[in-house]
Amino acid sequence: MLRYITAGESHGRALIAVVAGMPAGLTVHVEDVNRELARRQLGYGRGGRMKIEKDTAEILSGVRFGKTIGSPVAVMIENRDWQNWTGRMSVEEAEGEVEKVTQPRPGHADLSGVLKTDQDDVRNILERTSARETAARVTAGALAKVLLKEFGIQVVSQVTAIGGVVADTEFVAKPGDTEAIDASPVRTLDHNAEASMMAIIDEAVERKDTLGGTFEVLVYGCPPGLGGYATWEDRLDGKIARAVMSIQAMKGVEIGEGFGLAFKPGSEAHDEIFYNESRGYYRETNRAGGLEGGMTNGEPVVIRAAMKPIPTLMQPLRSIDIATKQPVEAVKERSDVCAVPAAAIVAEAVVAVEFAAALLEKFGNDAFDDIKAAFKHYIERLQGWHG
Ligand code: EPS
Repeated sequence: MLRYITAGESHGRALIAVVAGMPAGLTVHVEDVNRELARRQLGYGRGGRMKIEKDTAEILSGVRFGKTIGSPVAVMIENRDWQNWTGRMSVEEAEGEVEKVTQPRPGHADLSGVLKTDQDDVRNILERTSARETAARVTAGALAKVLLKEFGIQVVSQVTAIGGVVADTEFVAKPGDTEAIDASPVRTLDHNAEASMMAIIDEAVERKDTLGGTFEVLVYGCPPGLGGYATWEDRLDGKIARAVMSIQAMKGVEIGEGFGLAFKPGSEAHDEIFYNESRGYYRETNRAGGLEGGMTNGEPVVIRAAMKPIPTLMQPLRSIDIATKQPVEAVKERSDVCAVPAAAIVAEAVVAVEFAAALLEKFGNDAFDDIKAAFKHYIERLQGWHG
């Protein structure tokens, strides 16, 4: 089973991703990870941290002579900023008094985190709940993407709204569009919306506010039948929703027309099935977003997510000091004004992990060549059905 765990604090020494379940024999280069890490660092509206960091992966295990060997792949990304935090984030007992953070931010994990873990310093919570952790998720996703590419499966994303500015839905991210999308400071193909999104971010900076938005992730090249219908935990739509919803600041996930389908009659909600010799079975619409009954149906998979505005405000909201129980302004930590473009990259990563896991579940886990052979056999069988 392909799975990963991440470790590391935002201002600790490093972030770590441990990815277990990668088959042996897959060619992996550290640049495959670094390229994705660099993409995550981009985006209009980011804060000062991205000027400090140049996220670079170091593969510590699981790869030998450029190929996976079947053991867990551990990857480390050092935090350059750690140099400025060695005292405040010391592993050993602190030398002298280190000021505690006691003003939890509304919308953040701060308050529930200290209550749950019986701690009196919000820093112990915010260091881990910081979206800095997503660099480690992107690392896991980068490895998953290396695997998916071997099977012609491509994950792309773009931003569809920031603040109140919505991109024209006629611009859909296609395979091969990634370079053009990444070249946009807000990662959209709609250049009119791009200018307005940047302007609304500038206004938010002025107001000392933050902005959320929406984005889409599309998966191209999936054969039908990834995921499963037989038990709840096999269903790929459920896995995708969980993976995307677990990204910091997400508040909504939909697949295909999602919430919109609730407002349509059945006769207008589903994708009729057609067949011809060259294409086999196909649909002329994709309202289901490429997933039916918990499985891919061969059409592009379409996922959309909604990100709330980042809760760290430079004009803070009201809160209560957990040491004195007196009203205070929430803590101001350096942060981003808008991180929707970066969040879309993170979503690509977590989605890639789910698709790689589903692929391995269906075609085997151990040897890359065996998996390739099983995949080829399956595709040939499907083509046979198509007559
Ligand atoms: C981030 C690193 C963080 C923040 C941001 C994302 O670094 P720092 O807290 O040192 O500025 O810039 O995290 C948040 C928005 C958050 O709420 O924690 C990163 O690497 O993406």
